[in-house]
Amino acid sequence: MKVAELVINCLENEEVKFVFGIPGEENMELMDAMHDSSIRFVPTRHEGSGAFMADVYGRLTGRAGVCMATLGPGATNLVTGIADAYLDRAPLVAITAQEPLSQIHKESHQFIDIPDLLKPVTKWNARTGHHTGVSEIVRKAFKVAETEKPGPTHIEIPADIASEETGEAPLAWERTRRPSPDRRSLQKAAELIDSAQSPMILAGNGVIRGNASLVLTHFAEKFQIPVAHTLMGKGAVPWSSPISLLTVGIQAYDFNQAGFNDADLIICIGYDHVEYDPKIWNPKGSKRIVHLDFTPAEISTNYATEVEIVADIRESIELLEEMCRRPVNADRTSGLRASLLARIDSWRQQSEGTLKPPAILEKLRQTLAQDDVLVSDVGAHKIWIGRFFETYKPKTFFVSNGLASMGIALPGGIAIKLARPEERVVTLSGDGGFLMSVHELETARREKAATVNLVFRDGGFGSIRWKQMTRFGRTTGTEFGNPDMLMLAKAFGIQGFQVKSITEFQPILEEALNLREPSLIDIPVDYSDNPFLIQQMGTVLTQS
Ligand SMILES: Cc1ncc(C[n+]2csc(CCOP(=O)(O)OP(=O)(O)O)c2C)c(N)n1
Repeated sequence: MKVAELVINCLENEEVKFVFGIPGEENMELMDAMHDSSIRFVPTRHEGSGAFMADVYGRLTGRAGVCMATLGPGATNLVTGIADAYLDRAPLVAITAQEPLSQIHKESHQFIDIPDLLKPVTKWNARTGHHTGVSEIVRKAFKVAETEKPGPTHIEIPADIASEETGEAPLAWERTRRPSPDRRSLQKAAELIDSAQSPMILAGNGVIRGNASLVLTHFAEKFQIPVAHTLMGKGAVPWSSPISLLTVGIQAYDFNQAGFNDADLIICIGYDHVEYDPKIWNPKGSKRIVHLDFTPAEISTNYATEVEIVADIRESIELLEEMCRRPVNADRTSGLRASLLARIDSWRQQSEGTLKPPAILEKLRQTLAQDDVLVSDVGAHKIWIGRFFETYKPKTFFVSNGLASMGIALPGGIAIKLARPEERVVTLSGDGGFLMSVHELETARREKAATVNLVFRDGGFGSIRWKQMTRFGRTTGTEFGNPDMLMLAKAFGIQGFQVKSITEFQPILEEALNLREPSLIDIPVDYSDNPFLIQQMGTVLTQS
């Protein structure tokens, strides 16, 4: 058997269903070996999108998504998607080709040292330098990628090694048990929680990865401890739960910062500093903190922990619940929550009848079922979604919030639709980010990935334009033109819709959701309230 065939056997052994990417000359052996396998190769129209697809596939399934590229330019195109998986903690295995080993010590056509290039954005990274050890390399790539905190790994396979013969076979794998929490740490955390006057939970992405949403909600509701969650933590507790203080960390000045200001203990669960710097909610570094996560706490003067519970999140919460004896006081949470909801409602009312984001998102929520999935791109729309889009269940909302990379929504939506064809998937992008990945409409059509793609069209890089205006009173380099979106959809052979007023939006959305093909809904968004998004929060902050 050739090394290339062995690699594909190893991928099948890892239960890989899809490989996303673009072939090249140097990975022809791998591509040909895949031909007879159970794996579906999904050609993308840019390697970066292939990496985004693998990234979101990994987040959805918990198993590493796989992307593939040739050497040189194929590999360099992968970088943003791999970096996204790195900062957003998504299990991903990237496989790239390379020149024959005999060539790589000297200048040669398309040669870039890919392991060196990808070092800062991968958890682990290897070149297969021999026809032995290959099954170990592949097993290790998957194990490292999928172990908390998950992230990307990379395997480089030089062209000559790919065609060498090998006698190896894939290595058996077993799901590894995570360590149980340390009892003394749990006891100390329970004492801190029991004695706190006004504790608060900050829930992050780890709660969702660790399938801990239900136990967290139960724990928090039982002891009436309010929970604010990060953007990637959307769905960690349902919007409707009486203890939910909704999404935090959308901007520096958040109105539910009120909860942090008053809290005498912050219980951080699966919380990642890359999403929301503790400097913002703990500027003096004086807050008492319980850290509960799969991994030890990051070092920061704004994050001095009193106790760290480093173990499986779900098990830790369950044990903590058994140990806590805290008397229940619902008043504090309900007051905070009521004031947050009142502010959201008043924004919604002010937006009624317009194409302002709160009105659009309200209609979107009314149309989608709680299980339907929304993938957000990056820009002003993401901030509005963070604030106004109600989430009820884990893994029904996806966004890039570690790297915060534009262009992820469309490929991400395609990956979800391929993995779970029965799910209804909506992507929402700005016109800037959408055109970064627009070519993937062809992939969506070809692969019959019937995503509904909403585009907030404002003819510019909305969030940057608004921040430039706020800071300098003028804009630079943030305006652009757009293609005719209906003609664009037509050119890709998909259904296009244009929303002219908010009353048209829901019927169009329903029609698009019922299609068996991808669609594009062009929305001339009214972003005139963007500046107030920050200002109003500032006001609220001082009021509370
Ligand atoms: C790949 C990438 N390039 C640049 C940025 C910086 N950036 C953040 S938001 C933004 C503007 C986004 O514009 P658009 O996609 O139209 O969305 P809008 O803000 O208008 O909703 C830019 C340029 C980024 N986050 N990612």
